[in-house]
Amino acid sequence: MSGVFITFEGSEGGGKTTQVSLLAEALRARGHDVVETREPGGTSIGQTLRQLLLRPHTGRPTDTLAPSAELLLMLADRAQHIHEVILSGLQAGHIVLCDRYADSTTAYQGYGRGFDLAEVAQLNAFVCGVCRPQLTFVLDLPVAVGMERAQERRGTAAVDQFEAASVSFHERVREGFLAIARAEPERVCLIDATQDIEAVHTAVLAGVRKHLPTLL
Ligand code: Z5A
Repeated sequence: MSGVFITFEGSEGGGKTTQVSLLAEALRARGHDVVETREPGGTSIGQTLRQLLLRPHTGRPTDTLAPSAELLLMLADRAQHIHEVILSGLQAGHIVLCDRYADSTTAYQGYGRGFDLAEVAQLNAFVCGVCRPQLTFVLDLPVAVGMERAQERRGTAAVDQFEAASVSFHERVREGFLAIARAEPERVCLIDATQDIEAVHTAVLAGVRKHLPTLL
């Protein structure tokens, strides 16, 4: 595969969507073909799965996904996404920028929901196959700051299953992303997402220059 796969990860409100689009712009300005995508919901079938995964939180058991159903739907979304979008983009030599990927499953379903990390790793390996990111940015920020940003952006829209989760759940997720960054420094670039948007973008460009110097 001649393309390059870069993922953006981290707790909610970290600015992943904003940074994916700024990096895409910078790479296109240098003549690269860039695919911008996200999980869950990077395909038409994935959009349907996303609606199930991020349905409004009512607290009623019959409206709430079982943790194992949530895990399997995230993986199903990824399988479809790889099949339809990621693999073909990489085979065509494009740069694929993805807003959340397998590390989110490790952090949210593994560290957050408490599934066995080795089992989550096995499931991710089964689904991802050769589609592993060469570079991952983890945008890190305190849980309270991320929740405030996400709340501001949501406005009056309904809260989903993740936004309704406890602060301790979100703390475990954050710790999960930090553990991933510590374990794989050759792939993962940790960025302080409390900085302003321009400063985070500058750090992202520096990370690309360091890890993938031929791109910029
Ligand atoms: N999930 C999972 O559990 N397992 C998985 O395997 C996968 C996902 C793949 C998807 O939610 C949920 O699925 C997610 C994890 C779970 N749930 N949570 N929590 P989503 O796609 O709807 O939302 P998100 O991925 O969490 O992203 P987000 O909340 O949309 O945030 P973001 O993309 O990181 O940030 P943003 O949209 O670029 O910015 C948010 C706001 O902050 C916006 O108003 C910006 O203008 C502002 N912003 C951005 N950067 C800054 C800076 N630097 N300073 C100040 N303000 C900023």
